[in-house]
Amino acid sequence: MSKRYTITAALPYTNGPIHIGHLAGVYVPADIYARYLRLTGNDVAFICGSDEHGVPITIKAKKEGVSPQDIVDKYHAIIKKSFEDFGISLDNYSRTTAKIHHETASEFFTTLYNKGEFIEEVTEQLYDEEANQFLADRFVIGTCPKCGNEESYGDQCEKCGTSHNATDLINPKSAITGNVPTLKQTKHWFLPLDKHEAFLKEWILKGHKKDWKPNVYGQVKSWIDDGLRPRAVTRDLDWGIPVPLPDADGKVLYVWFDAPIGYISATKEWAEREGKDWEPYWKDEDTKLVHFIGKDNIVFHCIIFPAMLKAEGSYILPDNVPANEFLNLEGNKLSTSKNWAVWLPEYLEDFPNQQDVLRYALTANAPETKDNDFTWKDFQARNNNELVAIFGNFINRVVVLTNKYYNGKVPEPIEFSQIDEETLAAVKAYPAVISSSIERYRFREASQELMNLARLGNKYLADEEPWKVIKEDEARTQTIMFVTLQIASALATLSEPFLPFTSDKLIGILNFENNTWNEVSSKDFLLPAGHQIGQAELLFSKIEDETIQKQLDKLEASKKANEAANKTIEPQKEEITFDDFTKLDMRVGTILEAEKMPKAKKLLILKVDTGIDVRTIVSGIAESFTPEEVVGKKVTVLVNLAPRALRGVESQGMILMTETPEGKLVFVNPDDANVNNGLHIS
Ligand code: B3M
Ligand code: ZN
Repeated sequence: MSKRYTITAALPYTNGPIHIGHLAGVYVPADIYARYLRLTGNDVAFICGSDEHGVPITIKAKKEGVSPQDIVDKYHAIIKKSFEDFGISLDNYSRTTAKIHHETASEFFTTLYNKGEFIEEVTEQLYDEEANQFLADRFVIGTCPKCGNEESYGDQCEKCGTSHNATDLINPKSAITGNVPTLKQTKHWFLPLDKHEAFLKEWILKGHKKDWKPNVYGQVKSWIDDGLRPRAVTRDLDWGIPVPLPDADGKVLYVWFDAPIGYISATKEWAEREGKDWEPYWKDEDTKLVHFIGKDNIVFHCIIFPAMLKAEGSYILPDNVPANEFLNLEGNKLSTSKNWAVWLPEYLEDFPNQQDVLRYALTANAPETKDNDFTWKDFQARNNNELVAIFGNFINRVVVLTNKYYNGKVPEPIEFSQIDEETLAAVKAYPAVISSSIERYRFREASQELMNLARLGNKYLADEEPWKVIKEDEARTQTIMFVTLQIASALATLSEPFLPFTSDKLIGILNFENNTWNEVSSKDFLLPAGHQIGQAELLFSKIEDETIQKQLDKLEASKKANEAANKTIEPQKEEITFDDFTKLDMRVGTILEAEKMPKAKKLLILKVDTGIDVRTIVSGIAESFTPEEVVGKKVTVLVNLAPRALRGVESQGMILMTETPEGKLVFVNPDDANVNNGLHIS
């Protein structure tokens, strides 16, 4: 029976592109769920949009020397397009700078204000005298009072997920000037979360623990147990939705007050466009509201937004908030600031038409109950060992053989053996098996059940060996191929939520009108005898080691660039006297010969003309230069350094080098070609 669902996916901040952590945590699971619900005949509003207010945007704008509007316009377009190109099948991707959102959020605030739901209070807030502004949210960094994380923001600690007031931070520092903030009085409007504690306890702790993920329920429970306190829902900022009150100049709605209302305004915008009524999607008790988010957004979606909806009084509450944990990358935390990420636009460029490979790899390894790690090696293995070797290989053999034996026509089955009956029955069971995982938000498990269906097909084909049977039993071969085509058709339908591009392609190859999810179980046969299928085309292609190495090199380069950007200049060494300095005898020299030190990655053996003599110097520059590159170079040589043996070769002096931020060695050498060997350097 069709139900109505409102599925929301966290509104990404428009201060950068989407990366694989966002996809694994929020957007791929949300898309699998929305596609599945549509395939099973439900009425779905799948809603998202750009989160364009808030301090992260202003910080990015300041950094790039442009306006916040420039930043949000740039990244809203990039994010919107990358979701479309990646097959995230949103019904609407809106933005919180849209007029409809400003109206909806202002109206929501005014409704609560007129109902007396806010506490209006003048309090002391953190202030940066030098920057001449109040410090809220990411404008202030300090130690989290709950978990001790020293990088906590003013409104939220990303490490333990808790949300607090900036004045709760221990040792706060301005993120603008680094100064210790002072306190200054200012008026704000507070949502008294403590007033909603009883309702939240009843609604969550008693009502939902059975089907909320343990990681979500646990965080919410600990937050409620710690005691809820009033939270300011306005800010002294110049970027955001102005507070719709006469005495609120220079104040805007707190981004986490306005952003969740963005789900509502985006639904309104979609409904207007589609000629639908938006209210049932947010106000009808029969509608199931599900928020897909990352774990750092749990408190806002399970405590603050529900308290707002409850206080407003006419909205439904979320049925579930299946938040995922975090995805790491090659063993390190994903980091926008350190450019330690796989960015969706770059992936789409580097792996054209391979969206489903990343969708599958991220789903099969999703951080559903604990943080998990994305590695390019696993990505390659998932593609080569599963998508190519199992799913793609099965489909390719079925289509090639059907064209070879029957010119692409589905053959008439003659007589089903017991294995045929069992196989057909197993296929019919898969919709329920996969549904059961999806409906518990276990998409990882669901994706493996889909792959098991492909394994079933592969095994049946390998066991029944139609390429051998056809030599003596035409009738048996017809039946075998008929069964394999039913499995292929089931894969085409059931893969759609996970592998939408592959499903589309496979439906084209099999040349049929897609069945619904339930028809895979209910129909006697999915592809009737006599149906004409198309020609084979590869669904997946093998990913070679060098392709993966290129990605790993890219990460290594961004790591070096980041280390360079953050390289601290070492403090000066202990002072020496002029006499100490005169002990150093440095001369101009020229490298005459160079060769690699056997079995030593870093060393070159050099013959250097110092003007005094030609001597051997062993130098650790082999990772930055080939022997050919250094012959003929003029260099600075410390000639009176005591000789020392390196790997059995006596080195008589040292060549002066320095290092680029990226770690490449460079010569400290005289830049005038006329200086001759032996001249003193002082
Ligand atoms: N913009 C995502 C984040 O915290 C935040 C989600 C808003 S959903 C209403 O990165
Ligand atoms: Zn914390």
